[in-house]
Amino acid sequence: MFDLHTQNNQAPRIAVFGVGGCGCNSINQLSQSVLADNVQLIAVNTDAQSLHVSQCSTRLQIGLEATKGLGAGARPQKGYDAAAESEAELREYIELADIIFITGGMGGGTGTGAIPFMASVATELNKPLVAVVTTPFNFEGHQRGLMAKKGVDELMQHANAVIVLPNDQLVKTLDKKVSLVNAFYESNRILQDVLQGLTTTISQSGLINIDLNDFIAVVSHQGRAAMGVARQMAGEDLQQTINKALKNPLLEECDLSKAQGAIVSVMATENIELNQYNSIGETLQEQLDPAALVIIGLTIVPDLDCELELMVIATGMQDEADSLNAYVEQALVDQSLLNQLLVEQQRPAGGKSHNHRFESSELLNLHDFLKEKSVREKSCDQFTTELEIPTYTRNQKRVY
Ligand SMILES: Nc1nc2c(ncn2[C@@H]2O[C@H](COP(=O)(O)OP(=O)(O)OP(=O)(O)O)[C@@H](O)[C@H]2O)c(=O)[nH]1
Ligand SMILES: [Mg+2]
Repeated sequence: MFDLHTQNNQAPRIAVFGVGGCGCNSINQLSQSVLADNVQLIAVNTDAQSLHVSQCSTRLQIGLEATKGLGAGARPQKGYDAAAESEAELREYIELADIIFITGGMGGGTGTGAIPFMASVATELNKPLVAVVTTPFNFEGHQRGLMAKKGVDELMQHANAVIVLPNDQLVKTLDKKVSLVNAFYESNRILQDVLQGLTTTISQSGLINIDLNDFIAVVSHQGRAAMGVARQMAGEDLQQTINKALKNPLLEECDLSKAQGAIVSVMATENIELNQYNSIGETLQEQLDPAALVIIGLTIVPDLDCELELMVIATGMQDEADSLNAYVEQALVDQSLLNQLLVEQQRPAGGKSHNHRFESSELLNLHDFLKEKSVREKSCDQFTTELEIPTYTRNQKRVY
C-alpha cells in the first residue's frame, strides 16, 4: 500500500545541473519557468561561449585546463577529465543540496564524460539523485550512439534512478514538420514539468507533503526510471491520466510492472474526495510491482482548471537483459574502436580515408549545427523571430 506523509517545515534544497550543450539548453528553458525558491539551477559546461550566453544565473565552467574553454569535442574522456579537474567546485554545489537532478545529452564529450563523474560524487556524498539524459538521433551516426550507450551504462553504475529520453522518439512522436528546436523544447519540457510538480509538493505548500526521506526511499531503487505529468480533464478516468503521465512516448519504453517505487504529486481543488485520492494510489499500485512503495503528496490549488494534475516518478525498473546488453554493447564499442584503428592504419599517409568523415562522431554535432544555423539566420528580423522561439535558441543567436 502507499504511505501518507504529513507536512513538515523544511523545504529540501534541490539542485538541477544541466551539463554540456543539451543540459544547458534544458537549464535555459527551466530558467524561464516559475520554480520554487528551493530549486537552484546550475549550468555546467566546458564550452565557455555556450555558458557565456546562458540565461542561468549560476554557471560553472569545468575543465579550463583540459578543454581550454572550447568544449570536449565529442570526446567523453575529455568531458570526464574536465569534471575531474573541477571536482572541488562541483562537490561544493552538490554538498549544499538535498536532492540532485543532473541532465544532459549522451553522445557528445562533455555530458557523456562529466555526468557519470558528477553522479559518482553525488552518490559518494549520499545525495539522492535522478539523472535525466537524452540519447542521440539515429542520423547522428553509429559511433555517437555507441558512445551514448556507453555513457548510460557508466551512469547506471553511479546513479540509481536514470531516465532516458531517446531523441529518436521525437522523430516518431512529433509532427513531421516540427522544427528541431521545437522538438528539443518538447523533450526538455518533461524535466521542467516534473520539477514544477515535485517542488510544489516537496515544499511546505503541500497539504500532504512528500518529504526528503520519501524521495530518498523512492529514488534509491536501482534501475531505469520514468517520469511525467498529466492533467485529468472532466470525463477522463484516472487510468488514462496515469498512462498519459508515465507512458509518455518521448520516454524510453520501460516495463512499469517492474517498478519498485513511485512518487506522485497530486494537485487538485479542495473538492477532491477521499475516495478519489485513495484510488490514485490503488490504480497506480496495480500497475507496478506488487511490492512497490508508492508515496503520494497532495497540494490543494483552489483555481485549478482541470480535475487533477499528476506528476509521477516511477523507479527501479531493472531489466534482466540489462547486464547482458551492457556486455554486448561494450563488445560493440570495442569492435567499433578496433575497426576505426584498422581504418587509421590502412589510410595512406597524410590523406583521409574515403569514409572517415562519416564515421566521425563530430560531424553531426547538433550543438554546432544549431550554432551554424543561427549564423545563417542572422539577417532575419530578430525582434519578431525572438518572440516565437525558445530561449536557448535566442541565446545561441546572441553568440554572434
Ligand atoms: N533533447 C535534446 N537533445 C539535445 C539537445 N542538444 C543536444 N542534444 C543531444 O545531445 C547530444 C550531445 O550533444 P551536446 O549536449 O551538444 O554535447 P556536449 O555534452 O556539449 O559535448 P561536447 O560539445 O562534445 O563537449 C547530441 O548528440 C544530441 O543528440 C537539446 O536541447 N535537447
Ligand atoms: Mg558542447
